[in-house]
Formats: sequence, structure tokens, C-alpha cells
Amino acid sequence: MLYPIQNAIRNKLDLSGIWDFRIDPEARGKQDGWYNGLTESRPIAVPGSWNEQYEDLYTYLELAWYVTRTYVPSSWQGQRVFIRVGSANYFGTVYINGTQVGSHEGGHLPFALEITQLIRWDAENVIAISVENELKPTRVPSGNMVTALGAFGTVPRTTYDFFPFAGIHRPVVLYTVPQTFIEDVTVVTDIESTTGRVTITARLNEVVDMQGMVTLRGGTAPMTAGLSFKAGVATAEMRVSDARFWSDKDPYLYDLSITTDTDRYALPIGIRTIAVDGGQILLNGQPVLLNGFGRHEDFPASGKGLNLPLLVKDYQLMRWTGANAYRTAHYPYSEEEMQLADREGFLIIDEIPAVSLQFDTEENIAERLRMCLQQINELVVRDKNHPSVVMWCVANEPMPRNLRMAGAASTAQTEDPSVPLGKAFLETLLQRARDRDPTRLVTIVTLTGSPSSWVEQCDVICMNRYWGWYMLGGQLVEARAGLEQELDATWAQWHRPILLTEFGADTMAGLHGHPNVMWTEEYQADFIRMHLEVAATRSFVAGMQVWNFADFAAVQSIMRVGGLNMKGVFTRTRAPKMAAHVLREFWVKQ
Ligand code: BDP
Repeated sequence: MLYPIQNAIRNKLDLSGIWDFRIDPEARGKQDGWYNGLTESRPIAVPGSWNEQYEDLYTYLELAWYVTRTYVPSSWQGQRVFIRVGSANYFGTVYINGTQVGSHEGGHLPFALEITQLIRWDAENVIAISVENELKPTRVPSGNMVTALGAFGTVPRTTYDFFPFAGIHRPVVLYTVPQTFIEDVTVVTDIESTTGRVTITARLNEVVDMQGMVTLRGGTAPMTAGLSFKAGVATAEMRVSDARFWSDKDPYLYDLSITTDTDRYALPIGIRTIAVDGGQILLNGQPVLLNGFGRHEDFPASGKGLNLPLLVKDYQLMRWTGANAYRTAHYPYSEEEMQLADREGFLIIDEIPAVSLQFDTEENIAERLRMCLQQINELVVRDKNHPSVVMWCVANEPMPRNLRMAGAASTAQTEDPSVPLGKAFLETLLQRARDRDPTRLVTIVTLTGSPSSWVEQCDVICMNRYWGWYMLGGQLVEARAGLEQELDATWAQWHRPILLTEFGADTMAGLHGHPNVMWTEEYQADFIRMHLEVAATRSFVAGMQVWNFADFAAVQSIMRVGGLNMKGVFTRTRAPKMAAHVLREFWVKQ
């Protein structure tokens, strides 16, 4: 699943633009041949969620069709042609010139399908993609659960509070590769004193022997090494003396290019290591704090659609606060986002969409396990070469059955059968991530009251805690004591680095108060100051990640004013609240 590139051999055609669109609530499009073109349609932007492009589509999550037409350059003949969809949320099916080519389940990871035999040369090609995002208990993330949610019931019926945007969220591209091509590249780096060791493994699509070469540029002089493919696989090791190591402070990237008799591929790489030692996370052997945010892909009108100016703007704003890290809550973000993180020096906790996992029926659990494992496999393949990615997160706030959000005193009952079920499930995910990538840290993110045994296999203890909001709201003095006590007890139990991966207070931008009552900008500012002060005196706290970077679209409920989660330190349109300045006070000077 290499990111498609254009070079002297490979080609790429980005189909982003305005496509034809039609919803299909009765699911008759397939039998009526909508893949040949839509007789009735309205324009829609690709990439982009459909929900905020049309008012009547706001809560529509069922089947819909996208159609576009394109010529394919004649110069591509003789090569293999693929269509690649960056993200179709949640289930996408691709048709080329009337033929169904394939489908993909899982809303936030790319898929590619070969279409060489279906291309019409010197003529228009009809490309249709049907997408649906129905909320089902068996899906990851899950929706329409049978559990009675009472006052917490939401529209739509998700198990999480971000809006379940639907549609084609990332570019659709056609790309070519030669007949025998470089199918996968894995780059692993290590450090010995001032030398960087770079191990490159390349795999071809065919089980053949062949000669190739790898070149690394960016050091004093380009370095090369031979790649001797045996049965389609070759490995080379390069030692870069006086290497410039990649870090959040100096995100230095080398250019790696691979050539074979038939193909070429290139990617930027960073030489770095990541590890833990006691209460610290070590980047290149040095302690580093992962300070920043939980975020969302979210913006008015574009929804979860790739929005390039927004990416650039968000990195600028995060830097302005002094942040150097974030978590891709609660699903993998775009590849363009990851590339920017490499370049800008952000440390990323990369998360699969396993948010609010529950352990209910055998059938649901088995289906979700299948999807979680699939998404770990796909995510690692997609993101394994990004130096910015330092940790895989395989679940956000998995929930035992008997969880009560009543307060800190609540602990899941040990006799709750979902506790051992959950532990086995989560450990299977952690193990899968480790097996697929032994070079990075692995974790799950917990919520208040979840069983402490669930984090046993985590490298870093990641906690979402709402002291001063959901617990002891409006009582910052008492909340501070609760937070201190819980952090110290967690450290005493695990002696591992602790990240507060979420803490936040809903705040209406422009609402002020003296006293600093909940929902005012003053309250959020004081709430965040309190948390950062508590962390500053504890060397085992390896980072503080505010929930959230920006206000974001949420499902409607009595908890969410105007359909927004307002815990952002920036508004949804990126105006800073007072709290953003507090972050600068703490983080910029570090
Ligand atoms: C946490 C969830 C996050 C929510 C947040 C909140 O991980 O997705 O948005 O709570 O309630 O439990 O704001």
C-alpha cells in the first residue's frame, strides 16, 4: 500500500473535483445500473463528507453513489493501472465502466484495486463508487447498540460523540506501476552513538530474482547499496556516520530511493529511535514529552474531507501553542497529514477506529475483532515508514459492561464477565500491533473506571480523565486533589510513563465569567493551567494532550450545544480561546 507517486516510470492522476452524486435509500442503484452514470444527480465535492454539503443530508448515512468520468492517458498503456481510494467511510464499492471491481470495509484507510483490463483507451471511462456508513453494532466503531443510553442517547446513534461523517473523504487516484514493481518498502532505523543504521527491505509483486539499488541522499554525500532480490525480497543496510537524527526539534528527513530494472520508488525517511525507560519516553535515547492534543479531522462544509489549507493551518496553530505531539483520535488521519507531521516534527500516536469498544455478544465481539485486526494490519502497512509515528493505539476507551460514570470511586466489578473478555480482546490487538511492528510503542487509552488490568501489556499508560469536568465539575481544588491522587497511584502500580491523552472542558468561545464558572473561557483556562501544573511536578508524566485541539461536530444530544463538542482550545473555525494562550505559557518556553 505504498503512497502513489509520479516519477519517470510511475504515473498518477488525481480525480479530486466535483462528482455526480445521488443518495440511494432504497438500495436500487445497483439493479438500476447507476454505476453507468446517474440520470438524476447533484454535484458533490470529492474529497469531502456529504453531510455538511447539503442540509437534507446531515444525518443521512445510508447508501449513496458517486460518479465521475475521465480519459486515461494513452501513454499509460502497457503498465498496470490501479484505482486507489484514500478513504470511503464506511463501506465503499468501486465500478469501472459498468464492472464491479471490489469493495472495502473500514472508513479511514486506503484501498487499491487493479483496473488494467477494464480501461477504455481513447474514450471516456465511467468511475462509480457507492458508499454507505450505516451504524451497526458489529462495525468498528459501533453504532445502533441495543444498550439503553437514557439521557445520553444521541442522534445519530453512535457509541462516541464525534459526528459520523460519511462519504469519500480522501482523494481517489488512478496510478500505474510497471508489470514487475516494488510493492512494499519497510525502513527501520537504529542509532549507534552518532551513526544511524538504516535497514531497507523491499518486496516486489513477483517472486523473482533481480538486481536493484538503494540511494540515500541528505548526508554529506549520497550513499548507495545494492539490493539483491531473491524470490522477490531484498534487504540492505546502510550506516550513516554523523547522522542528523529526526526529532520534534529537528525533523530532518533523508531521501531514500529504490531502483530496480523495471521500477523506481522514493520516500523521505527519518533516522530515529523510540523507547521507554521507567517513567520516560525516549526519542533517540533522550527523554521527550508528548505535549499536544487529541484532535479530529473536522471542519465546516468539508467535514472529514481532506482539506489541505486546513492541514497547514493546524500545524501552524499547534506549533504556536508549543505542542509537539498529537493523537489521531479516533481513527487514522490522511496520509498527507502524516507526511506533514514528518516534515514539521510532530510525534504521533496513531489510532485505529476502535472507539468505545464494548464486549457484549459473542457474534459482535468476533466481528469487531476481525475488523480491528484488519485495521491494525492496514494501518501499520500504510504508516510504518513515518518517523512521526511513535506509538500505535489500538483502542480508545474500551468499556466494561458495569462501568458507571458516577465518579472516581467507580471501578468495574471484577465479576463482570466483560472484564476478562475485554482483556483478552485488547491484548490480542496489542500483540498484533507488536507483531506487525516491533519498533514502535503500543498502547490503549482508558477511561475512568475501566479495569486497570486492561493496560497490563501497554508500553505507556494512556489515560483520558475529566477531573473538573465530568468528575467534580466546577470544583477545581477538589479535582486537582483527585487528579494528583490518581496519577500517583497509577505510577505506583505500573512504573511506566503516563500520558494524559484527554482532559478538557467544554467552553463557549466568547463566554466570560468572574467567578470562572463552567463553560466560560476563564474556566477552561484555569482547568488547563491546573492540569499542566500537576503534570509539571511529576517526572513520570510523559505528556499532556488536551481534549481537544478545536471544537468539532458532534452527534446531537443534551450534552452538546449546537451539535458541537466545545472542548477545543480553538473554535471550529480556528480562533484561539483563552486556554490556547495558557498552553503557550507552559509549552513555548520549554
Ligand atoms: C472521551 C472520548 C472523546 C469525547 C470526550 C468528551 O474519548 O471522544 O469527545 O470524552 O466527552 O470520553 O468530550
